[in-house]
Amino acid sequence: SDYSEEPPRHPSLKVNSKEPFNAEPHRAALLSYITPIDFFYKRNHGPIPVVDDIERYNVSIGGLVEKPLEISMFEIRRLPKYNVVATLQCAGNRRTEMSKARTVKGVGWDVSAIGNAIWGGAKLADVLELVGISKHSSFSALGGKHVEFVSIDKCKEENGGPYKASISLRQAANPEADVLLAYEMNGEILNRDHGYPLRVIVPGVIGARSVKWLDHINIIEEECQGFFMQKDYKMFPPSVNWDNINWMTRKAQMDFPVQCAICSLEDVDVVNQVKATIAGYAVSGGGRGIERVDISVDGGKTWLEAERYQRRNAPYQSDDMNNDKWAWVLFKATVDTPENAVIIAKAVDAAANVQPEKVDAIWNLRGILNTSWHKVRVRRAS
Ligand code: MTE
Ligand code: MO
Repeated sequence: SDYSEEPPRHPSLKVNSKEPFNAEPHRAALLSYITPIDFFYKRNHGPIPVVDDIERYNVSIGGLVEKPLEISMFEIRRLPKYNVVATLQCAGNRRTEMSKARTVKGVGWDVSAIGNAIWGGAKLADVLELVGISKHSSFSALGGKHVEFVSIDKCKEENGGPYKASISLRQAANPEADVLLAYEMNGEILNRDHGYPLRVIVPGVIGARSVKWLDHINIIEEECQGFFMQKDYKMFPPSVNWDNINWMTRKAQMDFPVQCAICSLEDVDVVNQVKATIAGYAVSGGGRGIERVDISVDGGKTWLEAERYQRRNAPYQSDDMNNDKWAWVLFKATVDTPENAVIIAKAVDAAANVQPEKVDAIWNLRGILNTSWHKVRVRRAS
């Protein structure tokens, strides 16, 4: 495949793989509520497609619908526009740490394969109405139950074919699920790395289902049979290895679990003051808000609760109806650091789901969904 037309990228990104381009920012870049586009992680499975004739770009919608349709970018932009603040997280976020417990297969990521952006675009539920699928329905008139998104990129896992994924029609046709066909990111035209001219955003769900460079939408009876739905992005138990794996036994991962990470410190850090600021992000999938973030400086014996912020420094209240449902919260705590400390953060979501303490309990051979307690080791400069 051809990597001669890759877009320019910020030089400070940590490149985990050059071709395809996979990179994440340094931890500290995640300490602003809205992640700047330059510092938003980039996760690709092939070269970045070139779309230069925007006038002729359109998305076809077909499959089990009575009125198949081709919709142009111009027509998509004329539909009601929504701005949704949503966190996108790769299922492989924090994989490197999981691999330290026992080797896993996949691109290595620190804690920054995640970002929070303002996505602007049309609601998929509005677009589906144009082909005769009414809002809040679970199947199309012709029996379609899944909505498949097909890209124009070329991936080796698909034998040179395009990246694809699907979500349930119930979620796609539900306006409250806020699934978008997005053409803007943080108020700017979506750039090539993030899916220009149009991508899907499925809030609360692992990034793999938010298909970039959207080419067509198929209404289908069974879920998408593509590689990334059937042979990847599934959560296996720790007992499954590459000799006994049976991909059919697990479902395609959708919602991500409760997650948090400390971004104000690197893994092994020296702090200069007796008081250190512990700050980072916390988020849960499925629109479940963050209830609490607990911090420990003594390896988990005692805990204190961190302050939480959402919406550019407004204090976070979990009962606030105006909160950004799909967005992360940033947390902060000032702690007295012992000479040598293991600082831990763990979050609790609105359903009282808690992050697991140890990575071994959730270890899986593909290294996805590492949500174990995030720990950093610090030494106080004396
Ligand atoms: N869409 C296409 N067409 N090709 C891809 O490789 N990668 C997916 C998803 N959509 C991918 C894609 C994965 S695994 C993730 S985590 C997100 O896009 C990453 O989106 P970003 O690069 O905008 O951060
Ligand atoms: Mo991903």
